[in-house]
Amino acid sequence: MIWDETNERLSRDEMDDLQSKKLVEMVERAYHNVDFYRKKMHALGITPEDIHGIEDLDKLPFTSKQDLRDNYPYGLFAVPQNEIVRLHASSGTTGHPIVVGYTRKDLSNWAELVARCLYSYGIGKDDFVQVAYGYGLFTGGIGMHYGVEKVGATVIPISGGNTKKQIQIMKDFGSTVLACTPSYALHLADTMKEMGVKPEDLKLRVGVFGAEPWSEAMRLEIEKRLNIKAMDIYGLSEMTGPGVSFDCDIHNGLHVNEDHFLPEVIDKDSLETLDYGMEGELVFTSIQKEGIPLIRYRTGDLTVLHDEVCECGRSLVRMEKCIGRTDDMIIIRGVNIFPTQVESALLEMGLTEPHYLLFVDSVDNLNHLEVWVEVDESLFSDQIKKLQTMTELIKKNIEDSLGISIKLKLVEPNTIERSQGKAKRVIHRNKD
Ligand code: DLL
Repeated sequence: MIWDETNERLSRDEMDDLQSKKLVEMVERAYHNVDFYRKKMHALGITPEDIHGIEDLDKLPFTSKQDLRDNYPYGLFAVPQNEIVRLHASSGTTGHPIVVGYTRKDLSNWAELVARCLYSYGIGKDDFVQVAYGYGLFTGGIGMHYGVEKVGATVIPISGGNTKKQIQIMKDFGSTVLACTPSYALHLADTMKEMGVKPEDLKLRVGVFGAEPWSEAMRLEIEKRLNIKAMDIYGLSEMTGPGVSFDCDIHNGLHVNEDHFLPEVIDKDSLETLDYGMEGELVFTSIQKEGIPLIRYRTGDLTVLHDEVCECGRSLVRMEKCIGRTDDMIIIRGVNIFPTQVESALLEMGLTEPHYLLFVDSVDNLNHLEVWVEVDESLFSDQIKKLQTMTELIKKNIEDSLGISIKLKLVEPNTIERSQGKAKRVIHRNKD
């Protein structure tokens, strides 16, 4: 189902024209209203007159998360405060959070973009959407909320946490859609089991999952456990929040709402723009944002872009499911590893629970990886031999798939902390 027949199906030439026009307007606004961009452009010896369209994108400076932190809280806003009607923030692990501001127009565009996503998942007026993303400064809850209202479905604004109550509400209110992180969806599935609630006791049919990296194997696992269709939604606060790109029934990558967010993939070391089909760091320019337009924002997410028209009929560029964030990359003896790769190797075997945690131990400046994964309780009461055989089997599969050697520990159910939002998959233990 296509929400915006015009903008989701533009020909490449039409999209190039639209993006070029919006880019030129946005650069003009950023240059005249944001000191930071004026200075950056002067340093590169350019002015808005040098930017005629998307062919000039690579003349423009990059923006980093650090730039947002350095200009905390409002330094990159491009409109007077009295035009900002909402603030959100994303808490980083270190330093100041990132603050983003929205004008009234930004908010209506955002709701429209989330509506595109939800409609693509087959969600409409007859649905009850339980929004279990956190409400607050995080963009997940409130961002989804207005998109749900836009498609005309009924929103259940429960926010995150209170897991047993979530399930009770799901049952009593007849929720047909669950929106939360994939890791929280798994936790809900486990808790349902504990409470004796079966998928057939619920009306749930679609999941709107995102805000953290998750593999295709995990998507299939959640579909099986909850007996629903699980769809991916991607976004980041710096662009708008959820709704930057979205899945369709073909599951052949996420469609980027590129009439609003101009995507590029770059080599993170040379900063050269890479062609379609090549893996690199995702960079976005928000060409329609008024409150805080960002030029060539480096997301830190790794992916591959594709420009072929999708079988679903959309011509919007597709990004492959994010492999991971550069921050979460683990380097083990020169090999780059992402948690999603371990996740795929584990889940494909189907021998364990989908709950895992990675420990990186640094010993004499060399990293070692230890993987913990939960297995069924019954295994611990069986003979030790069986447990050992299984450990070897799983260890070998992960090692073959990653090309490194690891330590593997099978642990009892509920050993690994459950998340209500974004799961923490990697713990660094410095043993130097
Ligand atoms: O997580 C916005 C969001 C809310 C997206 C709800 C989807 C659903 P931030 O907290 O700013 O915003 O975190 C953004 O999360 O750069 C990615 O690293 C990661 N991320 C978000 N969605 C996905 C996804 C929200 N579908 C950061 N797959 C991004 C993989 C994702 N990673």
